[in-house]
Amino acid sequence: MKNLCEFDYSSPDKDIASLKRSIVYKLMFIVGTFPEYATESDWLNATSYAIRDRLVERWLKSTKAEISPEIKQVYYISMEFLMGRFLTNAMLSLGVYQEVKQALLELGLDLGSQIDLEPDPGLGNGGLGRLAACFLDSCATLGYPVMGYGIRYEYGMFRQKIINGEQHEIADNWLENGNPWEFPRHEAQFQVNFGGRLQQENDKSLWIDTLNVVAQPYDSIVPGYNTQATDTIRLWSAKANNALNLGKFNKGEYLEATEAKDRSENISRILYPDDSTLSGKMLRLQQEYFLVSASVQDILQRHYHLHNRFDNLKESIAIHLNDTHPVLAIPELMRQLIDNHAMSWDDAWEQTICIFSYTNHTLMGEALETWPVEMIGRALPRHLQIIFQLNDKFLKQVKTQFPDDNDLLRRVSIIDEDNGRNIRMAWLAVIICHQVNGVSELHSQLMVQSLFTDFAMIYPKKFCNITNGITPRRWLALANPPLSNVIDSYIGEGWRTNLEQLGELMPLVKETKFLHQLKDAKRMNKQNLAKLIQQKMGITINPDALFDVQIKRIHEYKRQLLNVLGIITRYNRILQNPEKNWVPRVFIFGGKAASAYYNAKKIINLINDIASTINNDERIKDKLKVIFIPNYGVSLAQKIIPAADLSEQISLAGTEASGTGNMKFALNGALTIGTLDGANIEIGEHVGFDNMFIFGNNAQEVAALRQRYSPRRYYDEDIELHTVLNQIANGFFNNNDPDKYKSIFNSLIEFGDHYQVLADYRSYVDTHDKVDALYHDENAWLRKSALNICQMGYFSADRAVTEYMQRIWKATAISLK
Ligand code: 26Q
Repeated sequence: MKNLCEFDYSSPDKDIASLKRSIVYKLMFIVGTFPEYATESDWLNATSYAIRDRLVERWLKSTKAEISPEIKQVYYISMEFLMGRFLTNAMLSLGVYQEVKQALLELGLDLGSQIDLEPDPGLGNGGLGRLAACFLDSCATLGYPVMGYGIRYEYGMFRQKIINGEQHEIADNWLENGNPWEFPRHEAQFQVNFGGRLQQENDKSLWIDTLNVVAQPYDSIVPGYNTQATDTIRLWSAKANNALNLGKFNKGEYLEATEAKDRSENISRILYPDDSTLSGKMLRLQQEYFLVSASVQDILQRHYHLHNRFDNLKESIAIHLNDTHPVLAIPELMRQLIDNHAMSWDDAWEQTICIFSYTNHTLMGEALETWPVEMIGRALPRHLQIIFQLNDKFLKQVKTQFPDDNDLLRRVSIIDEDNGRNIRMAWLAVIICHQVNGVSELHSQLMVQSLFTDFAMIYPKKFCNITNGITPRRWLALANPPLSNVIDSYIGEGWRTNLEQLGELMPLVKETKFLHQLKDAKRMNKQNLAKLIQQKMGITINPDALFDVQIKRIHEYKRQLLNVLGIITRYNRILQNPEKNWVPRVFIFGGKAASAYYNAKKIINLINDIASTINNDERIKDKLKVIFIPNYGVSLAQKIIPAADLSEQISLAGTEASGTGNMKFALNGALTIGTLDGANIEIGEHVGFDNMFIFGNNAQEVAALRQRYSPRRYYDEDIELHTVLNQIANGFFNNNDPDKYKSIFNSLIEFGDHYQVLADYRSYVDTHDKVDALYHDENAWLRKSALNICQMGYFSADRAVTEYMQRIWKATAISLK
C-alpha cells in the first residue's frame, strides 16, 4: 500500500472563489445536474459536499492518529443521537460561514434558506439523544479519541402535525433527498445473528441455526471546533443477507425472498418514539442487539488489527453505555471473546468488568428496561446462558459477603422472579460496569438512595455523579449570533472552547451599556421568533411581551399541566381586572407526545384548545397569547431558546434526572422558573438562587407528602384553583365536547395526581407574580439575566466529558502533528 503522504490530500481552499468553484463542481459531478436545472435541494447537497470536502483532511489525519497501539480508544454506544443539522455546525467549526454565504450569494442563492432546507436527523427522542450529540461535539473539540455507535434509522422521530388541536404523526423520511454527510463503509460490514438454538459440545456452547442480518456502517464526521481534531459517528443500517435471498430468487420464490429481506431490513427501519416507557417489543430487542453486536465486532476487529491479541483489551478500550438500551453489549462481548476468540470464561469476565461503564438517566420505575427471560431465550439463547452464569457468579459472591440478609439475593438478582421472569437490564449494567453515574447531583444521590441502594452497599465505590453539560458551540455560537457578538466584543472568542471565560463578564453586569446590548440581542431574537411564528402559524405576537417557554417532550412528570393551570388562572385574572398594568405574556410550548401516550396527547390537545380560546378573545388583546409550535426538535430549539425570557423547568422534584434544556436557556439569558429538581439545583448554585424563581416542594417534601397526599384538599380549599379545574372539566375551552378533558380532571382529582400538580399550584402562581414584578423593573431583570449568562460556564459539555475522561474512561487526548 502506498503511504498516504505520497498523495496530495490537503484540503481545498476556503476563500470565496474556491468555494464557489467547489459548489458548482459538486453540483455537476456528484449531484449530476446543471446549475440551470438544479433544485434547491440539489444546491444544498452540492454545498454540503463542498463543505464536507474541507473537513475530510482533518478527519483522515485524526483517524490515523487514533490508529495507534498507544492510544486508548473510547466507544460511546447509544440507541439515540440527536445530532442536529450538520451544515451550519461544519461551517462554524471551519470558520467559513461568511465566505460560504458570499459564495452562495454570488451564485444567486441564499444561505439562510439553504440551511433551513437541511433535514434535521431526528435519530432520538429527547434529552438522552441530544446529550450524546453534545458529548461527541465536545470530545472532538478536545481531541479525545471517541467513536459514537448508533443506528441509522431510516425513519427518525415522527414529524408532528397539529390538526384541530390534536397531534398527528407523520413518517420522518429524512433520507429522501440523500445524505451528503455520510460515508457508507461497504468494506466494514458485519453479520448479526438471531434466534437459532444452542448445541452443547463438551464445555462449549455452539449457537447454531441462526437467522442472519448484515450490519452496514455509515460514518459521519464529527468536527471539532477550531481544531484539526475530529471524531466519527458510525451508524449501522440493517441489510438482508444476500446469500439467503439469492437462493430463493434462483428457485423463483421471489415473494418469500423479498419478505425475508424486508424482515431483516426492518431492524433499522424506525426509531421507537417513546421517551421513557417500555414494552416487551421483539423489534426493539432486535434493534438493541443489532447495534451492540455490530459495534462489539467492529471494536474487537479494530483492536486486533493493532494488537494481534485480546488479553490487553481492557488497557486499550473503554465502552460506555448510554442508559441500559445497549446493555446487551456486555453478554455480547463475553460471547465473542469466549466463543469466537477462544478466551476462557474467567479471562473474558476480567476484561469485561474493566471495560464497561454506564450512565443512568432515569429513576422512574416504569422506564426501567426489563426483558422477559423467555423472549431473550428465543432471540438470543447464548446470551441468556451467559446472563445466567454472570448472575450465578454474582449471587454467590453476595451470599458470602452478606450471609445474614435473607431477602438480599432476591432483590439484587438480575432475574426478577416476582412478576413473571424478567431480566433487569439496569441490574446487569450495575453488576458488570466498573462505574455507574447519574447526571446531576440530586439524581445521583437519589440513585443510590432508592433504585440502587442494595448495590451501593455491595459496591460502595462504583457510583458517581457527572452533571450533564451542553455544547456552547451549537447552543450559543450557532444559535445566538447577536448575543455571541456582544460577548465577543468584550472578551473575545475564547469562550467557545472555554466557557468559564464568561465569568470575565461579571464586572460588566453593573454597566447599563452592557445590559442594553444584551437587551438588544434578546430583542432581535424575539423578533426573529415572532416572524417564524407568524409564517408558520399565522399568529401575530408582540416581541415586547415576556416570552415564557416550555419546550420538551410532553410527559406528566414534566408537568406541562401545571403551566396550563397557571395560564388559565392568568386568563381569569385578566378578565376580572382588565385595567391592571399586566405584563404582556406569550406562552410558548413545543414538544412531542409518544404516539401511544394517551394523557400526553390530551395535554397537547388542551393546550391548543386553550390557545384558541385565549388568542381569539378580543378582550384579552396583547396581554396574553398561547402558542404551541408544532414539530419541536433540535433545529426549532436553536431558534426558540435564544428568544426566551423565562424558562419553565417545573418537573416534580425528584423526577427529572437532570434536564439540559434548562442549561441552554440560562446560557442564553433566560431566567428560570423551576423546582428544586435535577440540574436546576446546580444552576441555582452557580448563577445564584436570587437570580432564578424557585417554587414548590423539594424532593424530600415530595416524598413525605406522597404518604398522605390528598389532591382534593387543594381543589376544595383554593378557590382560584377550583375554578380553573372546573373550567377544564366542564368544557369551557371546547363547547362542543364538554367531557373532552374530564380525564385530565380525573387524573388530578380522582386518580391521585401522581405528579403532585395541585400541591405546587399555589406556590407556582405566586411565583409568577414575582416574575411579573421583576419584569416591570427592566434593569433589575437584565441584571439577573446577565448574571445567568456569566455564571453558566460550568455547564459546558467540555467540562462534563473531561470528567468522564478523568474519572471513568481514563483515556487521553490525541496529539496531531
Ligand atoms: C426504551 C425502550 C423502548 C423504547 C424507548 C425507550 C427509551 C428511549 C429513550 C427510554 C428512555 C429514553 C430517554 C430518556 C431520556 O431522554 N432521559 C433524559 O436524559 C437526559 C440526559 O441525561 C436528562 O437530562 C433528562 O432529565 C432525562 O429525562
